Amino acid sequence: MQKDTLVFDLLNKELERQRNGIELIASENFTSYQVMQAMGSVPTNKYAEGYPGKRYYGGCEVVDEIESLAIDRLKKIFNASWANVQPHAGAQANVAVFLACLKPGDKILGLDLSMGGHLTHGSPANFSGKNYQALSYGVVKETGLVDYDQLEAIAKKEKPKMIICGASAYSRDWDYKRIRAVADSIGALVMADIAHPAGLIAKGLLNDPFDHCHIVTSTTHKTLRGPRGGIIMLRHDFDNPLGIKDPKGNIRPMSALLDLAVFPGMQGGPLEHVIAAKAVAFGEILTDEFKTYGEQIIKNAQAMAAAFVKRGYNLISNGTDNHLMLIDLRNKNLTGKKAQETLDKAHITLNKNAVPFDDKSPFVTSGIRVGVPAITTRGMKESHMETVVNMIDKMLMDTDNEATINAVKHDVHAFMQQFPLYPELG
Ligand code: DSN
Repeated sequence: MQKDTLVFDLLNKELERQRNGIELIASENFTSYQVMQAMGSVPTNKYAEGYPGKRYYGGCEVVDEIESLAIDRLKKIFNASWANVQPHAGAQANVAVFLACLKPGDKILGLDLSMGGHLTHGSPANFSGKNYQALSYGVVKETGLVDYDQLEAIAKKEKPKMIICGASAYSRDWDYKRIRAVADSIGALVMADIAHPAGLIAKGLLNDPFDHCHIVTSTTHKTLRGPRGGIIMLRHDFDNPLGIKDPKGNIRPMSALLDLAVFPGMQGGPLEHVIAAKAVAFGEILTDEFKTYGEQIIKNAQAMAAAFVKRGYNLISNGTDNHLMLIDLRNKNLTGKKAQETLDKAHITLNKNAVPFDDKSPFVTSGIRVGVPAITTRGMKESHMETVVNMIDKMLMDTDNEATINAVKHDVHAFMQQFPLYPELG
């Protein structure tokens, strides 16, 4: 068959874009070359509905080994007693938890999307807000920190069946213990979606949600630096206190309900090539090198935050504990949209983001979210953060000047030559 040069030329173009630009999208990262190799591999040809040892197809003996290895490594990383590595993405992991734990119409309580939460934590536009009665808590206006008093007051009044913690644009650590105490007082479950900070939690660099949250979900492609995908984990298995039964009407442990919710509840065949890549990434996370990576992420984020503050930028909560920061641009007379589009012209990539109590629409927004996992993978250290922020500031203070755009774009490309990406690809 003739090589599809059209597609492969585009793939090369994307490689060049990734190599030459400064990637600051907080949810993106660069996998190792071996993770990518495993992802583009032969199990893409294999159907394996079911679980290791209990499949609906023949020929699953090798993918059984691959999936079991991924599960074992993941359990080891988080000291979990049970894990499911089949969800195609983080959203699917959350769908499965809802299916396993709730009945349609049950109340859930999550961080408001406009305050840094995630679509799948109860947004009206999402399955979580359409099929369940979604309530939300926010952050304190003055501090930008999660409003635990509000969370507690709503929980006690409304008695949701599940409280969700976790966020997409929150730069501080979580008080999981306090949320569990609230949940226990009303008989609710707690789900932590750690998609963003999972890589830092994995190495003990942030609070551990596992002892306080009944169920933990994550993506695998953000700070975990694996392929795109989702996972669900339990440190302690338990009988579902809400009395949900399996399709045959039996009371089962939560692990069994979650397995059933993933398959056959909401997915068919697992992506075993992605699961192979997850296994490779999990092997990398188990190394000491990954701890050094996590520590560098935090150092870089703090250095970057300080560099922004020095230039008069207004950071929500005044800083960061993790890999990202949220910047309110209103004192700079800029919208998030304008900032994102301007920076794109110089190949500095980030996303516009609503800030808490934003007065602009989600398509415009007053802020930007800036994350360092990807540039840390490229090899940047604290001293490079000043250079990156300087380039961002130059662009944002002179948004429509072609000469500035061209000069900064040139500087970005020259700067990134120091940080090679995928030399294996030539
Ligand atoms: N899209 C992800 C993020 O950027 O945080 C959340 O799903």
